[in-house]
Amino acid sequence: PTGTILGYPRIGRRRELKRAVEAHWAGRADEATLERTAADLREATRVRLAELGLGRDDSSIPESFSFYDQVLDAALTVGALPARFEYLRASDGSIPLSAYFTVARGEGDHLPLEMTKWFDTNYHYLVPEIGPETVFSLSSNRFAQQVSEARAAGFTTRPVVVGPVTLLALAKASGAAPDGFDPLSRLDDLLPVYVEILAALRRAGADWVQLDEPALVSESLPYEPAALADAAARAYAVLGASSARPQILLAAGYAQLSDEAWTALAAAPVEALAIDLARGDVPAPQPGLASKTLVGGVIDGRNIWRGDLAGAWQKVEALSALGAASVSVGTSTSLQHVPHDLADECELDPRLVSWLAFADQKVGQVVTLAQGLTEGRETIAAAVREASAALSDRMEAEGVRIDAVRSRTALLAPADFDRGEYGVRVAAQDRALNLPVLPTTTIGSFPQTDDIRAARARHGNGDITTDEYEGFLRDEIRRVVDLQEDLGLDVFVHGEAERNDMVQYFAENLDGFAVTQYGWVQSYGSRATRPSILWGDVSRPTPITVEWSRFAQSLTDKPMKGMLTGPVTILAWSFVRDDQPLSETANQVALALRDEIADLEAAGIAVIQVDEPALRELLPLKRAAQADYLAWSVDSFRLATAGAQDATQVHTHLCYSEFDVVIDAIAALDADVTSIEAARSRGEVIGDIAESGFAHGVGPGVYDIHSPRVPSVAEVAELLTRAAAELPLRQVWVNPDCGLKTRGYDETVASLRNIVEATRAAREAVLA
Ligand code: THG
Ligand code: ZN
Repeated sequence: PTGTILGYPRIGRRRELKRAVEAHWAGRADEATLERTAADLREATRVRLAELGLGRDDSSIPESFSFYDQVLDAALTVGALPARFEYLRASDGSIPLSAYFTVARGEGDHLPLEMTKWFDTNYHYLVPEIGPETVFSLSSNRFAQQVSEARAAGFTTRPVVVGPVTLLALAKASGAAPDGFDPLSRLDDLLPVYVEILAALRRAGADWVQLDEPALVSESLPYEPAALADAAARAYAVLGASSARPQILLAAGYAQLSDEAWTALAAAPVEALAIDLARGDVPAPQPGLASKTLVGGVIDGRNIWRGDLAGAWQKVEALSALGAASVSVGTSTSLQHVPHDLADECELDPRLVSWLAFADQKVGQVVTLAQGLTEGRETIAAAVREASAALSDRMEAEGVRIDAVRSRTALLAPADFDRGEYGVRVAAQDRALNLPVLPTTTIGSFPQTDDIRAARARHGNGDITTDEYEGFLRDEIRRVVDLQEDLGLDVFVHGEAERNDMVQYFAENLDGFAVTQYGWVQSYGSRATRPSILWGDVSRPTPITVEWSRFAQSLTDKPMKGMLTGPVTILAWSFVRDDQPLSETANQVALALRDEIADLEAAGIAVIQVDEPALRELLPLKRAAQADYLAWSVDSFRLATAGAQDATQVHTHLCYSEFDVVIDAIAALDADVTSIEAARSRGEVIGDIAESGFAHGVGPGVYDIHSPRVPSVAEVAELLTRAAAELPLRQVWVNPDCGLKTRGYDETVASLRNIVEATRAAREAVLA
């Protein structure tokens, strides 16, 4: 095949998979029903991809379905079931679908696998747990079944499986493993199971298999590039030599391969290599390439810009000079990071639409370039010209560059980024707020109930008036405030019922953004977000959150937190213009937030939280690029917040933050209070904070909101005791580890009751 994609969205154009999976979890659909929906989705994908021009029988259609996560798929296929879930294994040794979901979601006291971001994307995978005790054995035949299913429908597809090096490099040591245990040390034990997988795929009729090895591009994993390259060389020597296997396409997207990995892969006994040419350069020639196909990932798998087809073609040509047996065109990564189809977006401005490409349009671009390879460049000249014209049109369009916005960022001076002495601020805040020791709060959102979603939908459809909708929201805020009074929390939130999503809400209220109707992208498991499109210069036409915060504050004497989303997170969770440095875009967003903070202060709000949960997420995979990123991202937060008065307490919140990596940056944010996820990793974060000398307020999350489990008073008390032992008491705040919007009210109320009770006990203990 001369064109392929490394993966396709699996959630369904209308999120059919989410609905089916959640109905199954809720007991409303049995497993057979769920399996049927999944099979229908896979079939619809194959048919669609063939319709768009990928071959039905030449393995150019990937088989990249997953019920929850591709890393979990691979981990459980090789039998890497954590010991606490062994009881779920079937008597024949296989791991059934019910067990798969339990490992992903937890059950009772059995915590689920930890979740963390997949490279520098907004997708989250489940972290396999590997120890010396892990027994690798083929425990599922799903991959092969899907190949057979496709064959029966007349397709020869290419199954996509996370490769052995990446599976282990992304894993963490199991609880039973000794200190310092390295999951990658189990590679030789794992490979025989991959050999079995390959044989099963071949028997099922696969001509090709795609093994994804993006770990080989990352410098953010605890491995040196040379160690990963060496592991890949060993792994693919074994897999390549196995008999009765499909041909292997080894895919390494998300950035440029390290030189060591490129050399190792070029020499490996596999038939094809796919590399990322959207984020990486054309690499140097290598002797081993003469027997291989090179797939040039020239179509960006992780943004929605139509992009530069002429530039893409040039890269493909440059690839042809490397001496490979053949060259084909591909995406830089799986398309799982972009929405299905731009054609569904009837409400977007047609001019904006002409600048964009979602998954289906990107498949079209791949097919076009592939046609250029087989039939000659002249046969695609018109398509290339059209793409270039769209690009020029975008650069010149009204709103893309606005003088008033640009002159403001151009005039910024160092003082605009500096709030002044922390000590002075603390004194002013203590006087203004008068909070108890171990103050309790929540991260911002309260459960988004079906009622709230229904009211939002009815308002969207015009079934209720804006007055009615706003009345509903005020009632909701009243309920949330009353609940917090009843629970006895110290710093309140209004619950964010008015927000569909913490980024989309701001995107809808700022100029320079567009929002989609159906542009869902999987975030983790059954959850998805609809990233906004940041296409132009950003400004704030009117105050956004002020009236809601003012109203909420009017209902209570407790401090009400104003809730904003920080510039880095707004960028990280949107599709951002690629025609200027991210730092410029971030500063534009920061100035809009700075104005909002001034308006909140004027409305009597004394505590303002600017969330940056994505700070760690955008950290470049390449070490050389990290310092620059951290500098501009921290600066944008400081620019947003530095206008706040001394007496205004500025909070921030960070999720999944692998704290040790960015601890200096977090300190540099200069927030007065920082809340972070810390529960799933059992308070490890507390130690990291204490060690780092972090001296501002800190709320290490005392329970995991990503699971419906209610924490006991005792376990929260234990975390508080630990925090109080390792950190000066006046620094410690008590809060859940993230917003509560995905939870139900029952578990939320029970959990918050327990943390308030644990806090009271802890206060008595430490004050005694
Ligand atoms: N917003 C955006 N991106 C995010 C998060 C977010 N990325 C990282 C992190 N949070 C991911 N977490 C979630 C948590 C919940 C949901 C999505 C991502 C979620 N989504 C609803 C769903 O899938 O049913 C849909 C939300 C809606 O109706 O708008 O629950 O918070 N941008
Ligand atoms: Zn969070």
